[in-house]
Amino acid sequence: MEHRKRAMSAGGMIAALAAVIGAILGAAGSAAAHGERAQEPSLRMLTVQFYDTKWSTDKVPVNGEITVSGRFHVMKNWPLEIYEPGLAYLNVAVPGPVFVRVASSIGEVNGFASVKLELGQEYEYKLVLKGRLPGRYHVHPMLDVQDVGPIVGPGKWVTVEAAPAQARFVDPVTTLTGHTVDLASYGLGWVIKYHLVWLALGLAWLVYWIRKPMLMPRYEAVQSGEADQLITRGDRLAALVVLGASLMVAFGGLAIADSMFPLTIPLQSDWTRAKPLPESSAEISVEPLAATYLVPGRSMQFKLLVTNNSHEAVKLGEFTTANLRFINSAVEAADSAYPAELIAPGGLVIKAGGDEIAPGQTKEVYFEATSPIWETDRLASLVRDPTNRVGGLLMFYDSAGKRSVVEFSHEIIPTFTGPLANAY
Ligand SMILES: [Cu+2]
Repeated sequence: MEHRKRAMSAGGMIAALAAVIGAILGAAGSAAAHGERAQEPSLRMLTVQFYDTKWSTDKVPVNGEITVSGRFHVMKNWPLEIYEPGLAYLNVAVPGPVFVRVASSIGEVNGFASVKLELGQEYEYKLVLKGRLPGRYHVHPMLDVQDVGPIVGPGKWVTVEAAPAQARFVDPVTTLTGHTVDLASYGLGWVIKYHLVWLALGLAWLVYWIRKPMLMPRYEAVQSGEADQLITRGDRLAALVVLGASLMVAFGGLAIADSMFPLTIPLQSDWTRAKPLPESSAEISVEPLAATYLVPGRSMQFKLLVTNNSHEAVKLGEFTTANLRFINSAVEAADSAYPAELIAPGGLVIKAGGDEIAPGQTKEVYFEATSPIWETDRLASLVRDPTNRVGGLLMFYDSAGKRSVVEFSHEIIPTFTGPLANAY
């Protein structure tokens, strides 16, 4: 009886374990991001801000093209604890070689070049990608910045469909001598043959030594002072043959490749400067006065002093940071093609100073950006960082729709009690 009882409790334990494993697997199944939220909030909010990002489509067939384009702003107030940006290379963040890049550009420079980024400037970029492997991928523009690392723009889900008629991926290019070759399979035969030759040579060398007595007998021979007898005349001869064969394969391979392809040019690269966009923000200046993060309310609250030196009255339409957008629906309509999960449903709510800022006027504006997105996008974790700083871009619009993009950054104080609004 005792025995039986124990067996039952073991069964119960197995059931509980199965439930726990099931729960873990279920949770893992819903995780679809690939690390874009893992970087420190300060890196994401204070370095490069992507905006106006557009994906030409969210569904392409294999061999079909998609264009990702937009702008990015390099923060003038670049954090001193992060290396100043050196060269940057425009890239795309996707899981593996699921697309090929057909063309890219950054500020009118061909995207094969790495460009020097200037602080406080904005650049236009474009990436043309061609679907290679069928699947559903999160496609982000990305800047690989020297000394800093990758800075990832917003991601959108794009499906590469296997169209039955044209499912085989092809990548034809015309060479400088006028031949058309398919890069998807070009030279693959030679790659395989050359590897097989080396594999055969390597295996022969291994087998030659493995068939002889190995570790312990050789160790004993060394211990008893007979190490010299371990390598025979035959071994030396075999080594010479393998060495000769290796040199023949290496230099022979080179000679064959040279005679088959007499005209080659090295892979091209370039380091250059890209042309920034003309400044849009010179006429509007923003001086941040205070910023708080109300932790229980998941609300960032900002008090700014805005000076309008333009000839038109302007209104604050949007606050964007780390690819998230807080839109003031009274001024700007939400962009329906932008990934919905990156637009905060609560938007940007102006609590004071919300009406327009007249030409020549300096005005205090207080607004709140409230959304669980601060937690789910892991930006609120800045409260655990040694540097509590927040930054982003503010977009002001005049009545004709002309936009001014102004950056700001400020230290932020997390609070568990009252909002900054209490001051009003
Ligand atoms: Cu992603």
